[in-house]
Amino acid sequence: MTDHIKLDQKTKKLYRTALKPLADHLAFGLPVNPNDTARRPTALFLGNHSSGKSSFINHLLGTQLQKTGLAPTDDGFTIITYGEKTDSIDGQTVASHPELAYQDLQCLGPAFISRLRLRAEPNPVLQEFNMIDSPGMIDAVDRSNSREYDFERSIRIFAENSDIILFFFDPDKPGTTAETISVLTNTLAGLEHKLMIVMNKVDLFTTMRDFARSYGTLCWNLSKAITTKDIPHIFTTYLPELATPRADSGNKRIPLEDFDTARKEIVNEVKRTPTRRADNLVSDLLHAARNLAIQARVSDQIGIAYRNMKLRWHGSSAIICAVSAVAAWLLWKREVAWQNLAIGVGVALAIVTLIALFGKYRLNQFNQSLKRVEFLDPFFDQAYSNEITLGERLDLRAAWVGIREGMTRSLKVTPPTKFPLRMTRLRLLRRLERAIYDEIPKLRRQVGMESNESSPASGN
Ligand SMILES: Nc1nc2c(ncn2[C@@H]2O[C@H](COP(=O)(O)OP(=O)(O)OP(=O)(O)O)[C@@H](O)[C@H]2O)c(=O)[nH]1
Ligand SMILES: [Mg+2]
Repeated sequence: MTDHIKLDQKTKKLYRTALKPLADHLAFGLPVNPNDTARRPTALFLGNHSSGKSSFINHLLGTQLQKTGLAPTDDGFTIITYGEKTDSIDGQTVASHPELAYQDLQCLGPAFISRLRLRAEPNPVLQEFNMIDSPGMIDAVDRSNSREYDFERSIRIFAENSDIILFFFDPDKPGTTAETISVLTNTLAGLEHKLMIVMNKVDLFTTMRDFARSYGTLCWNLSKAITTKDIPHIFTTYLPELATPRADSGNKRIPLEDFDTARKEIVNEVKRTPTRRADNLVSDLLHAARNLAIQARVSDQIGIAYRNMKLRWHGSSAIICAVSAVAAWLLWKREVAWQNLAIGVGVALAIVTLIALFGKYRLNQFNQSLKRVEFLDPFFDQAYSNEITLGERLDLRAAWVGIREGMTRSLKVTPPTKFPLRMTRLRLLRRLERAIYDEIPKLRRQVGMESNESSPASGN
């Protein structure tokens, strides 16, 4: 069994044993279904049409597997994976095969499925990870004519399940197509940590001035499209086998030596996809576990407040009932007229009914308020009062801001009336915290050790 499948199984086991039982009780949406098939580490190639995506895949594989050309060449997605022999599988089979783990693509509809295929090759580079080639991005005018499926949604699904995303530009179109801007701004939001920007075909520049102008335009366009604080590093490179002939053969071109180094860096990063996969699996698990722990602790405070309110109303009713019963008994003993006794009991019952109705109204009000995020904030402050008092925990607060909206939805599905017993909740929380402080760090150390062992200094 390969390392990535073992790690996938270990993380899924933790999802199943430490996170899922509590998540089910709290209607917390886990990002991973622990029963899904393990997906292979994946490198996704995106970018403008003719920017050299397919050529770069061929360069990595050392063979002309993917078709290339100056006109838009790929109009669909190709998953390139390892196989004992060369094979090609159509989209329908890919999306329905239980062992391929691509069932979630079915939601994109038949127009997309007809443009999907999987190619298997007995190439050693593919033994460790898959590559996905995509259709080039084009301008809005062309887009309305040619795409019959939700292109950006398909990119999002592939991107979420990939471990590295290479985004290609070329000197011709440094970031200006409408689809590119939209994909970078909206579709890939939150996945910037996987993104590698590549400016390809630098051999086409005849002067440094041209290069600087094009690079500047790309930076300008990226700064508008990517809203994170830092723009990702831009790798500038070219493919030697496709480059224009050398300057000494009469062509004008800029010196290319530095760009060879950048190409080796890109190749090394792509070959690190399995390590990135391992890091992503453990980071996502830890992220989900921490958020779930916050939700559980805040829910616990809500549960306590709800129980206290209930106790208050039930308690007052019980006390009034008890006092009335004792008073009635004493009056009975003193042989008070039964009419007076009945009036006394009636008044007591009316008071108890009023209290019960008022209590019910307040509990309903409480449940209604749980739909507002501001109402939940004090419960977070209570749940983390120690941590907040000892120092301003900005990380906790940021995590809370990220999950509280989702928690209002969870509380609609599982209001406090449906919470399990506090003892059960705390037992599941302790199990989760054991995973956060003990088992996940162990897994992280294991991944770190494996990545140190497997980080080759090899280039290409
Ligand atoms: N000069 C030069 N040409 C390149 C380079 N990389 C790719 N090409 C050429 O650019 C053209 C387009 O390359 P492809 O690999 O088909 O580009 P693509 O991004 O896959 O294009 P689509 O599939 O249409 O989106 C082909 O004619 C390649 O030979 C490079 O580094 N330098
Ligand atoms: Mg292509």
